[in-house]
Amino acid sequence: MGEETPPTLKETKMPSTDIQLDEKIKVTIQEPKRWKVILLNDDSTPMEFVISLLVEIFKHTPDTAREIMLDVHQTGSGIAGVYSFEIAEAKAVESTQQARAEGFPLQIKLEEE
Ligand code: TYC
Repeated sequence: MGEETPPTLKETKMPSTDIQLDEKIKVTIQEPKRWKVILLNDDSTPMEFVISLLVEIFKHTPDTAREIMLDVHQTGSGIAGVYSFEIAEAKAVESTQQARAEGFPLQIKLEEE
């Protein structure tokens, strides 16, 4: 006679502790919206100041910053960067504060992508 194996859960008729869910759970994830920080042209904010904002706050290289600044100067507006709302707002506020501290009229707007 061989050794007896312990009864399985089914054989003991004990209730299973496993929970069976019938429902299909649908998970939908919304990608967070992205916001464009748009620089507007004006006649008196100095070109070098705009370039310095683009480098220091928007982390562009000096070459890219100059291209963006010239695009704004020539077309009237241009995108400094695209971010979540909170980051876009913080960068717009900081840029505007620096401009006002220097007495420049630079205008910035946020636009949903
Ligand atoms: N038009 C400005 C000048 O000639 C330069 C400038 C560029 C101003 C971009 C604002 O967002 C701006 N000094």
